[in-house]
Amino acid sequence: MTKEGAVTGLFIGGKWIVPEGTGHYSTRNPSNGETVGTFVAGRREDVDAAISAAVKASRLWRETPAPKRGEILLNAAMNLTRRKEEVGRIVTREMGKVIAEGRGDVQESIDFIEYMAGEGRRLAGETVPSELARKFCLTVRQPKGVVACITPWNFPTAIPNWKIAAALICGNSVVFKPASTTSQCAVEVVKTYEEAGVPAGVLNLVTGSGGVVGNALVEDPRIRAVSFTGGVETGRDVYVRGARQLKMVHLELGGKNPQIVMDDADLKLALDGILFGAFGTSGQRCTATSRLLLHAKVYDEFLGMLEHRLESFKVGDPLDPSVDMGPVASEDQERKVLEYIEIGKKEAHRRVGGTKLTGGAFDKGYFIAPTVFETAHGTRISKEEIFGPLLSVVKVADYTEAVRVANDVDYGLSSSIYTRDVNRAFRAIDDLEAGITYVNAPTIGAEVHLPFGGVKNTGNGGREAGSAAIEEFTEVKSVFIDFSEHLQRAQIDPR
Ligand code: UN1
Repeated sequence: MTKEGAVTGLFIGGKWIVPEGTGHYSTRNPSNGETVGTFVAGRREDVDAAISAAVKASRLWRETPAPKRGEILLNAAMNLTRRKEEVGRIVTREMGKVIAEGRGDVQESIDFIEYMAGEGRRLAGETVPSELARKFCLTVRQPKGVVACITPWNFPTAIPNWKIAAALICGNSVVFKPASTTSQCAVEVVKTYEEAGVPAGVLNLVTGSGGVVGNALVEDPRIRAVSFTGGVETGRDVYVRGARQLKMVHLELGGKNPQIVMDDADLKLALDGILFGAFGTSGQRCTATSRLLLHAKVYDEFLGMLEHRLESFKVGDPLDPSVDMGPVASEDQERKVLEYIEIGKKEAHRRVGGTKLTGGAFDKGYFIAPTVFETAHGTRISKEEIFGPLLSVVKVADYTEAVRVANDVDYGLSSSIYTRDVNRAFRAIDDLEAGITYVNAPTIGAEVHLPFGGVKNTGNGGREAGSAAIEEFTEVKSVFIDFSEHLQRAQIDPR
């Protein structure tokens, strides 16, 4: 099915198919331009076929006992564990993150699928007393039906698995639309479930553009919920389209995540944190540290340390294990980041980097030097999401200013504070407007068994992963069982 040069089909109703008359597109390794795979540009009619297959498979899957669904998920986790190295390398080749992170992407998938497999034996509801005698009250969780999972390229296996494994354990059928940039990774995800024994039609893949495939999914009334991770503008559009049909739309969008470094922080630890948080995944995580809010008393010392460490920071082929940072994921991404670098040069002081890397192997890929700007709070680079290896450093006088600046952005996904003062750490947990706060750790690296998401423009109030994943993909039914053998009228009969 994925022979060299061959077109990888859509996965509909348990079959890989290349429909007559479809166009094709290829994905490329952002390090060197090599083709990774060629895929079908899905059309509206392909989406229609995928949804029909999902609807058809829906009853069988929802009637499969949840622990049995869990067993199938556990098979998927074991498949992926066996293929971790192979799939990790595909992630690195297609998306450009360094190989340790390519493996990490797959490990995050495995962790989450395992966690969800266990949920098959929980999926708990509530049992509560009734206000009436001989009456029993409980809630049960039911699948929503057919759901759409629309995912980005930056975690090309982990984010799809966050959505798919959760949707499946809850008994939903899925139509999956991945970012085109990382279609091969999406195919590997789907193969994992196919081989694990997910029945035909329960998981379908339609590759293609957001404008065609994404919109067709969001607009189809048979899709009862949409789980979307991506940019704010697309997310807003998805939300509005879904709203017309009053369908549940779950959004995970951007971030402008701060790392606060207080004057009492362990500076070496904070330095390791900022390097990983800002330049891990070439800064292309929703959780990436894009702002360093640095206490005035340690400002010069810490920036000196950062500059020094970046002198030996290695950018290059992400498959080389000694490399610290690979390319950005695509030409589009490179253009956006370089535009922000130009903006930064006008409104801020460039301290490190600020260039596209050229010469030798760099010429074939989208390599940008790790970049540090010193800036006042309020500039565009200090407030807008960039999604690249660009760190904005803002000097703050004290904790109060640090929190004010941290919160004065449109996003609220992740946040971090480095301090040795336990009271201040707890105050920060109270004060930072974000879905995630780290103490003495970078803004990236959330674990899958805790809810993930944020406030303000980061989303629309929901969370995914952890226990929240079950909320995302189920309807709650309240059940009242009256075994008194006479009519009892709640709120009316005397108690
Ligand atoms: C994302 O970038 O949208 O917390 C997901 C982290 C990863 C997930 C990031 N576990 O950095």
